Amino acid sequence: MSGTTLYDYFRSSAGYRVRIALNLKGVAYERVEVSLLKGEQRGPEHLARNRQGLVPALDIGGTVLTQSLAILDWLDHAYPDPRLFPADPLARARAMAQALVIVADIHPIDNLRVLQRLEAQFGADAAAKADWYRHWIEAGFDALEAQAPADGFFGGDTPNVVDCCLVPQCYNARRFELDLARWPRLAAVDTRATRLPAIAVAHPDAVAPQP
Ligand SMILES: N[C@@H](CCC(=O)N[C@@H](CS)C(=O)NCC(=O)O)C(=O)O
Repeated sequence: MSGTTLYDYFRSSAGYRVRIALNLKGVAYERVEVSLLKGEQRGPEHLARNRQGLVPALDIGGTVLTQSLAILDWLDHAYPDPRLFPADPLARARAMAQALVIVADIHPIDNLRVLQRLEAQFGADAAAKADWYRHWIEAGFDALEAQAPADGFFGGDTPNVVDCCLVPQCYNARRFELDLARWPRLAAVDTRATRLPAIAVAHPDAVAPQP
């Protein structure tokens, strides 16, 4: 599809999920950086795209989609190959439950605006915020490790929606100095996934704005 523009921030893990999905499906897109450091997500231009003041937002020829999981779901319908969501209802429910461990139960409580609120309302310092951040990753990753495959990806031979969410969350975990050795299966899935060219080029370092 022509005229596809992804508004995201290079370190946004929700944006990173969408970059991975777009790349896996071979969808061409332009990327526009919305700097969370500069607060651009709350500026009028971005609020017109997403009233929540969050990235990512995907403009598909004038229609703007928000919420990374909804964008992945739309992409899977618009570009079915390769599949990110299993067709079988039970397998789909399982994959959604695994993805939601990250999307619903880890990521939102570690989000920038939550960390900022912890500081503003409760006086949390950098160490307390990092501890909070790591705590929720540990809780979610402990649960996900028990369900992780010994080989390949959560999607089997090819990555699925869970893998699209896991890779960015592992990136975040490393940024906050968590040792992934505690979750050997998740770490191995992440290693295999990040070796795929489509996923490698979605890495924050690969899309970071040039100084
Ligand atoms: N549930 C949303 C979450 C989006 C989200 O929280 N994005 C973060 C970056 S990963 C953001 O824009 N944070 C800005 C802020 O907290 O002010 C999704 O999956 O798209």
